[in-house]
Order: sequence, then structure tokens, then C-alpha cells
Amino acid sequence: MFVRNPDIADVFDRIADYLEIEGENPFKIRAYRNASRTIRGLGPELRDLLGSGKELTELPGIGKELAAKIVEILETGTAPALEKLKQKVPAGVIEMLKIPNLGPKRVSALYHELKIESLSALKDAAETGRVRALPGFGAKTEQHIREALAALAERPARVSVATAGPQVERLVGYLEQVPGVVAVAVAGSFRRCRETVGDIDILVTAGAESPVMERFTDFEDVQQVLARGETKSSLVLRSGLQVDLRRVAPESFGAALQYFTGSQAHNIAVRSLGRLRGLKINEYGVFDGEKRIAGGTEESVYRALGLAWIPPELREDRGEIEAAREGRLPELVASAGIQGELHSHTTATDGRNSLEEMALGAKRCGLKYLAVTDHSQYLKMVGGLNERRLLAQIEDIDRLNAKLKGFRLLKGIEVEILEDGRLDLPDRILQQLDLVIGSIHSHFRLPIQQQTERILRAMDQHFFSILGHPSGRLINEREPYAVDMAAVIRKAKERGCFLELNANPQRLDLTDTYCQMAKAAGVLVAINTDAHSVADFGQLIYGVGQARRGWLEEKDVLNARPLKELARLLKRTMRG
Ligand code: DGT
Ligand code: CA
Ligand code: CA
Ligand code: ZN
Repeated sequence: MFVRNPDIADVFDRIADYLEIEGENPFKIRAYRNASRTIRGLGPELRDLLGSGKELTELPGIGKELAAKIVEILETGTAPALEKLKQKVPAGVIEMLKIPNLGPKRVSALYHELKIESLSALKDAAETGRVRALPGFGAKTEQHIREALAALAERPARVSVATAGPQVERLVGYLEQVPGVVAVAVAGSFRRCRETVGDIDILVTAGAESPVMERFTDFEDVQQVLARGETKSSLVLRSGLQVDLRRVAPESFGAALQYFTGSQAHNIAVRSLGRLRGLKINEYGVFDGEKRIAGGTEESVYRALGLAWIPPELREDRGEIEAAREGRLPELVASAGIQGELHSHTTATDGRNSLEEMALGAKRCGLKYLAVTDHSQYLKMVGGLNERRLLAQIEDIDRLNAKLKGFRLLKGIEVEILEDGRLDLPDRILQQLDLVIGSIHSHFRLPIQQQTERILRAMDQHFFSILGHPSGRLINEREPYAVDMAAVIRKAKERGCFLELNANPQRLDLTDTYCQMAKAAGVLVAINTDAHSVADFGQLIYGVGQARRGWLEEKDVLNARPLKELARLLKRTMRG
């Protein structure tokens, strides 16, 4: 479990919310709020502080009781006190806190005075004038609540591709089994491999008799059917993911796929190119006057405009149309081109599989090499390696390599970049490795200049191969730290080291545009799953999707190189 300071602060804020709704002692509530604020403003991670033997009670506003709760949260992600409160107060009451201007005090009044226990009950009360009758509310507040509820209903949260992926796969498999179905295709942002998706867009063609639209709304995971029609239906799955299904004629399938794949910006550019040629393009086809000249396949649509077929990941109006016209579209990297994995963890730190299991797992996935890069000693909470333990691991790797055929374990470390830019282990041990990944897991909040200097200094060390997850973001959870990425890319070029594209769907860091910048600067990118278990090797696809969005070709990817060439490139980063 990887519990960070904002998670701990969130638990304390939640507890305070509950206590306030329950009308508890104001001093107790304030104690939780103050502690939450302290923790949010803290530089180092609490788990690191605890690991280095610091007394948490030394922090302002943290007494014995709260310190004990912090330990509970670090271990379990939650606190028994919060779980108990959750049993007492209905979840719908807490949901009301999402509405701007409704703090715990007002929610408490709505709950206790009007017995409102859900957003829909709140809507009802706001529409029938019962809210304005409460002391301290009034007509204006009631109006605000109605508007906020409407906005909340309209704004769906974006879902990670990894969450959407398995659901999409199941639904597509199900639709393909429906009698009369000829083709099923996923379009939209999912097809473009965006890191998050707003909803899923699926197209089908089917014979006239096919019951595909009925079967769609009968899918077992449906929570709510939003629209039911002959050519379009929409529903919400139990997970909350919205899916739109469109039934299109075979002669329009390519045109519809092109249209609904988007992006909107790409489509606008495509249409204006068509207009220059006197053609009309819509989801039914490409038309010269009344005459349909293309539409059955996507290739035919692009060809009618004098363009090569454009891979969906590039369709963002970032120069792909010019490239397609001039015959210089990139030949995008694919999963099959990846030769090995350069970032992985074992049970020596926070991984879930042993060194040998990871090696055999990687080999089974068809990889030719695997770099073992456990955390370094600074990360005490995950048992980061000190010099002695790293040496022992190096010996284990030598023994395993002697046994493994057609596969090579590389010796590495994911060494912490300390606050001042030094690395967390001395040169005398780093020099015995094949590669060094430098990463940041602490001091996220430094001002941009200081954070950038810290990273550049780390890259200037004698042994530095790859900058791990370069911006530190966690999608929907933590913003990237402030860093001048252009300067980082220039430094990588100057030093001959590399940048990671972390394939973990929560990270996908570098972003697509930074991949493009790295490529333009001639800096190779390593697409790494950062595997903490054998199963994690499967996350490569998300990294490859992001790399393709960043226009990367095999030649731009470090771990698309065969072992021999890789070894030569890594050696240059380990120069003593
Ligand atoms: P999302 O769902 O927010 O992750 O992003 P998309 O790109 O999947 O957007 P969505 O689901 O609203 O629509 C799918 C595609 O359909 C979109 O990428 C382009 C096309 N499309 C939808 N509405 C329009 C429109 O009003 N104009 C144009 N040109 N294209 C549209
Ligand atoms: Ca969509
Ligand atoms: Ca849609
Ligand atoms: Zn890692």
C-alpha cells in the first residue's frame, strides 16, 4: 500500500465532515481540520518521516491520538474511526458535500431537519421549495443548489483507460456474438488511446433482422438506459461508465468510424481540407455533389482527400494531416517492437514477486531482458535497499543469469533523487550496476526553479541512466510537480541519458506532448511498466498507446533496441 500525505489528510477531513454533520464537539472537529492542513503542507511524506524514526507528535497539531491514527492510515489506507462513522451516516448525505456552498453545517441541517439522505431527495426538496424554508438557507441558496445539481448530473468524471479497457472488451465480445452482427468497432477517445475517457463510443453494422440494439440495452452490466433507438442507444454501466452505440450501414462504416473516432479538432481539419477540394464529408461518407465517392472504409475516406490513412493515436490536429499529405507519417512503435523492460521491483522492496519469478515472468512475456530496479534506502517504508542489500541482489542476479537461457537480467536500482539533487547511494555501489534510474518520491512541492535544478543536478551525476516517471503526476490524484521539462530534455541530450515513459495507467508520465519534444531533441524514451508483479508486465500496452500519441517510432524507444545495442547505450550513462 502506497499511502501519501494527501490521502492521510483526506481521511482526517472526511472524519471532520462526519463529526460536523453529527454535531460533535467543535474542538475535536478543529483538531482534525488543523492536522489535515499541517499534513497537506508538509514537504516530506509522513511514511518516510516515520521510517526514519521521527516522532510524529513533533509536528504542529499532531498529538498522541492523531499520530496513532496516522500509523493506522499508513497501514490500511483508512482509519477505524472513519469506517465506524460511515456505518452511521448514509453515503448520500456525504455526497451532498460535492455541491459548492454546501458545507457540513448546511448538510447537517438538510439531513437532520428535512431527513434528506440522497442527491435525488435534495433535488426534490429544492424543487418543491422546502429548502428555502430552512433557517439560514433562503431562495437564493435553493436556486444555487438546483443549478449545482444540474451541473453535477451533466459533468461525468473521466475514467482511466485501464478501468475502461476490460469493460469495453467484454461488451465488444458480447456484441460480436449477437446474431446478424457483421462488424463491431470502438471509436472515440478510447481508440485514440487517450489516458482517460469521457465515454465509450461503439459502432456496429448488422443485417436488417439483427436484434443488436435490443441486446445492447439488455447487457448484464447495465445500470441505466439513457436512450434507446433504431440507430443510436446510450447506457450507463454499473461502474458508471457511459457507452454510446451507433448502428451504421456497411457503405458508411468507414466514414462513421472516422467521424466518431475524432478528435473533434482533427475532424474539423479534415472537413476543411475536403472543402478545399469541393468535397463534403460527414459520418455517412465523402460526397462530390450528390455522389458518394468514399465511406466503406477509413482508408477510402482519407484517400479521397489525398491522404494516407492516419493512425487514430495521431488524430489530434498536431500536424498529422500535413504529414499524411506529404507521405511522412511516422511508423509508430508497437508492443511487438519492445525487446525488454527496464524498470521493475521485487519482494526485496515493494514488489509482490521474487527476483526469479519476475525473471521467468518477463521471459514468458517474450521479453529478452529485464532490469531489476528496486527502491533505494531513502524509501524506508517500502524497505528500500542499502549498499549491503543491493550487493546481495547483484550476486543473486549473477547466479540467475548463469541459469537463464536467451534472457538476461540487468542490474539496476531506482535510486531516490534527494532534495539537493544528489543520489541516495554512493558511486562505489552504483558503478557495479548496468543502469541507474533516478526518481523522485519526496519533496514534490519545491518551486519550479529549485525542482528543475534538483533534477538537472541528478542527471549530471556520474551514474545516471534514466529519469523515472519524470513529472511525478498521478492521474486524477496528484498534479505533476513544477519542473522545466524542456530543460530536462536538453540535459538528457547533453548527457546522453534517457527519459522514462512510465506505462502504469495511473502515471503515463511522460505525456504525449513531452514524448514529441524528446523525440524532436533526439532523446530516447524508455517505455517501462515499473512492474511490481509479473501481472504488471501486461500494462505495457498503455505505455505504448501513449508513446504512439507522442509520435514515437521504434528508433525513438530505448527498450526497442536489442540487448547488445542497449548495453552499449547504457554503458555511456555509467561513466565514473
Ligand atoms: P471523450 O469521450 O470525452 O473522452 O472524447 P471523445 O473524443 O470520445 O468525444 P465524444 O465521445 O464526445 O465524441 C466522439 C467523437 O465523435 C469525437 O471525437 C468527434 C466526433 N464528434 C462528436 N461530436 C462532434 C461534433 O459536434 N463535431 C465534430 N466535428 N465531431 C464530433
Ligand atoms: Ca467518447
Ligand atoms: Ca460519446
Ligand atoms: Zn519504480
